[in-house]
Amino acid sequence: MDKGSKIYVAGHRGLVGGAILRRLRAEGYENLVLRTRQELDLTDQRAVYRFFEEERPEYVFLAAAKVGGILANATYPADFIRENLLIQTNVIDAAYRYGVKKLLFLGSSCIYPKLAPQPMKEEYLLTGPLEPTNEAYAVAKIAGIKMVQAYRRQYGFRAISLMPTNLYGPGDNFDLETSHVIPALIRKFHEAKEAGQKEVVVWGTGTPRREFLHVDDLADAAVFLMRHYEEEEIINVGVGEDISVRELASLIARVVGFEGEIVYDPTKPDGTPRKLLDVSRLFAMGWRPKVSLEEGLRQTYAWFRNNWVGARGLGKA
Ligand code: GFB
Repeated sequence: MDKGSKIYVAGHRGLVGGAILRRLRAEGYENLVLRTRQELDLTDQRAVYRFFEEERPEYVFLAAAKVGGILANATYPADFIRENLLIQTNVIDAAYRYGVKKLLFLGSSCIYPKLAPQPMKEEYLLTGPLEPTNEAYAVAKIAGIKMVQAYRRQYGFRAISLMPTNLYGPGDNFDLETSHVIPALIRKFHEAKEAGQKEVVVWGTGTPRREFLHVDDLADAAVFLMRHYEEEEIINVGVGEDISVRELASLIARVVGFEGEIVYDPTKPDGTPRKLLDVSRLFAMGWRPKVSLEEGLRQTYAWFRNNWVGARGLGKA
């Protein structure tokens, strides 16, 4: 991939695609192909084939997907499996048919078994039952991994799959019903502080452990692996450390400046008890994340105040 290569970032308005786009632009890649959802519906196979036939991109970052937090996944499993299967099948197949040189597919750490040994190595894929709250999403992502591997084996198509851990950062979804835990807690603590509320409710028991990667670090790893990784085996992308939801809540409360009480609602699902990736294969290639969790949370809170609060009329930041 060189500076003049024609690169399609699918999903460039999302958290991940947006970060990959920023990263590519910062490095001087200028021949970028982009389409909004209104311009190109990736679930529409004919439209996707037409687009690839006309544009003929050389490299594809497949960051378009239907994503959401634990409650959205548990409530809308049909939407998650359908949209993800359609998007990835259309894009991977069209990329192969229209001569793309290399494609990067993004999976998720939820593809591993619910009770996999920790930290989770790439080889644990399909060794046990999945976490029920996100099974539909995980099955779609596993299908994407297997499709990419099958196209490589049968057609020699150069495609790779990255498994990122839980992501966060600027451009995230802050809707309280459908978001992931970090944006949800940033918003809850911010609004409680503004309104002078004494307590904030956090879902579940607070005991689950999660690993969090700043999306700019993921984008850095994605560009790095697009350049240097050529294997069929999936590769984990994370920081190699996790924290409990309870610890995370205290940290976000401190970053936001909320001084009230944090209470837990055990009627909401905890999800998988622990989800820590083994990142030794990636680290052995010399890659390391750069953004610490506290720094990333401060920066994401600043983004929320500057971009989200004003835009949605949620009161002064
Ligand atoms: O971020 P989250 O929705 O993702 O939830 P998962 C992580 C943990 O935070 C769970 C707790 O134990 C939640 O119960 N939590 C506490 C909250 N308060 C909140 C809150 O206000 N909102 C949310 N969302 N969580 C998703 C999968 O699972 O992870 C997806 O459903 C995807 O498939 C994504 O893989 C990375 O890690 O539980």
